[in-house]
This record gives sequence, structure tokens and C-alpha cells, in this order.
Amino acid sequence: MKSIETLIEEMRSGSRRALARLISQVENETPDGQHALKLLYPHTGNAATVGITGAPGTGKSSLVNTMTKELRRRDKTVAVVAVDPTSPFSGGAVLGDRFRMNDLAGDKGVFIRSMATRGNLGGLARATFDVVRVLDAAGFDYVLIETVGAGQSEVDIAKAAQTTVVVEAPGLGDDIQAIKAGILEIADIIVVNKADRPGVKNTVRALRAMLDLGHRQKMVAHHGQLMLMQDGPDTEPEYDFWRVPIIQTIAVEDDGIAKVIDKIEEHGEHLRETGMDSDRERLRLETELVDRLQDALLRDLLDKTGPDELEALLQQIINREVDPASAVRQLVSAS
Ligand SMILES: Nc1nc2c(ncn2[C@@H]2O[C@H](COP(=O)(O)OP(=O)(O)OP(=O)(O)O)[C@@H](O)[C@H]2O)c(=O)[nH]1
Ligand SMILES: [Mg+2]
Repeated sequence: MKSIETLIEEMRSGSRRALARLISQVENETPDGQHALKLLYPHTGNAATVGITGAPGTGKSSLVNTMTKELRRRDKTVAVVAVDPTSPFSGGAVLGDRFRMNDLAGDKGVFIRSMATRGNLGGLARATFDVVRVLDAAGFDYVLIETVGAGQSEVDIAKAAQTTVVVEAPGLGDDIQAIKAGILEIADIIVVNKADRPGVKNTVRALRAMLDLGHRQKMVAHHGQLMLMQDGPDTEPEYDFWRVPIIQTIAVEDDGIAKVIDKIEEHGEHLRETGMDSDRERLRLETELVDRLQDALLRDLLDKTGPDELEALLQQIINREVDPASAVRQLVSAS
């Protein structure tokens, strides 16, 4: 058994085997994995991280595949993390995804990893952040993170990337799927994929209208006055605001993908120029710190309390002998 230090050294000099082994340790939260994260953390913060999220079947995996190829044409190395909360196959690639990614196999500049369910979605999010850190420290230029935008945790994962791409497709009914899932507001870039399908113009128009509305509200909130409301729809604000682009693509035909990559690069530059990259990172890390703290404290408390004591207390609450808030105070002060 190689030491973690040796594995890290091998990983940093390009060994894919060492990388895969380190990721497994990190994913499984072994003591070695935790030690590895501690050693790797100072080497993170260099990769461009891109979250790709959207309703099921909109073409996220197909996009990730063609985006990876385009990035390779631009001489960038790419790691892909496919987060599939529904897959019961721990650590194994989803069959369809693996099939579509086949043509990338054998390229040393590409690394693909699937993340599957662990105990809970919060745990999945934390494990994903850790795996992304390992890939970042391994020196990949880009880390693409695919998540199905179905619930809050998936949205949180996508939001943790520097740039978030929300994928839509026409013909999913009149409702824009992203609105339902509440992911439109986290989009830095919107991709309307399956542009070969009917209804694409309507989808783009509806999205633009909704974005402009949100944009306007943000501007108003920002300035705390209604003045900007009187501006025409095409007036650009004076201060630097990123106008979320809507790009049409046909992922299966590699159509529009170069433009998506251009916009991702442009967004990265925008973040750096405005200093928003460090603001966003601070916010991300603060959120993660609080989340990990909550998780650790709760686990610690549950360890100390034990299921019997908890059950007894629950019964008292059910019997109207203790109210829930007092029960919590009792648990916290006893631990
Ligand atoms: N017509 C058309 N079909 C597409 C396009 N992009 C993807 N598809 C097809 O749509 C289906 C779903 O594509 P995926 O890439 O698996 O979509 P996904 O969003 O990753 O799906 P989940 O991960 O299951 O949520 C596949 O059959 C693709 O071949 C496109 O641009 N046009
Ligand atoms: Mg997929």
C-alpha cells in the first residue's frame, strides 16, 4: 500500500491511476482521503470550474461531451464529474454517459468520473466539492460538473462552480423547466439545446423575457431606486453587469458549442476583471464552512445522544409533555 504522499506525488506528475485512487479515498471519506485533501488544498484554486445543470434529458451529457472535445481542440485539459443522485452504482459511470464518452477514452487530457448517491444529498454535495478539489490540484484546466437540476442540493452543487450553465430544451411544454426547479437565477449562461427541434424560438424568447425581468429587478434592488425601471429594454447599465447570454446548440451535431466555450471564457474574464471571482469564492467557502460545521455538530450530537434517548424525547414531544424547542435546548445543553 502506497503512502498518500507518494500517491499525491504520482498524481501531480500525471498518473491517472494515482488520481483515481485518491478520488476513491476522498469519496469514501477515509482517513487517508481526509489527509490527502489537507495536503492538496494549497494546490487548488487554479482550475476553471463549470457547472452544467438542467432538467432531465435536456442534453447535458451530450453537451459536456462536445464541450470537452472543443476544449481539447483549444489545448485545455478537462476533468468531468457527472453527479447522478439517482444512480445506485457507487462510483460507477452511468451506462449511457459512459457510452457517449467512449470517443474520449484514451485521451490523457481528459478524465471522467461519476458520483453516485451516498447517505444524503448534502453528503453528495460535500463529496463532490472534495472530488473537484482533487481534480483542481491534479492540474486540470477545466473541471466540468454535470448535475440534474431537480432539487436544491443539485442546484447547490452547480452553483458552487465559478460559471454555471443552465441547459434548456424546446418542446418540454409551455413551462420553462428551469423556472420550476428555480435554477434560472443561478445561470451565468443559458444554453437552449436541441435547437433542431421545433419551438426553439419560443423557448429563447420566453427565457429572454424572464431574464430581462430578473435583471431589471436586480438592478433596481442594487440601486435601491426605481429610476432604472424607465430605461428602455436594451439600455445597458453603466456599472458592470453580466448579461446572461442565451446560446442555441445542437449538442449531437457539435453545433454552437464553440460559442458556449467562448462565453465561458468570457465569463471567467468578467469575474476576474470585476473582482467578482474573489467575492463569489468567499461566499462559496463561507457557505461550505457553515454547512460542514452544521453536519459535524449534528453528527457529534447524535453520536453522544444515541437513538434511545432521542426516541424517548420524541415520545415526550408527541405526548405534549415537552415542546420541540425545549427538547432541542435539553439535547444541546446535555451534550
Ligand atoms: N435532437 C437532438 N437530440 C439531442 C440533442 N442533444 C442531446 N440529444 C438527445 O437527447 C437525449 C438525452 O441526452 P443526454 O445528453 O443524455 O441528456 P442529459 O440532460 O444528460 O440527461 P440526464 O443526465 O438523464 O438528465 C439523448 O438521446 C441525446 O442523444 C440535440 O441537440 N438534438
Ligand atoms: Mg446526463
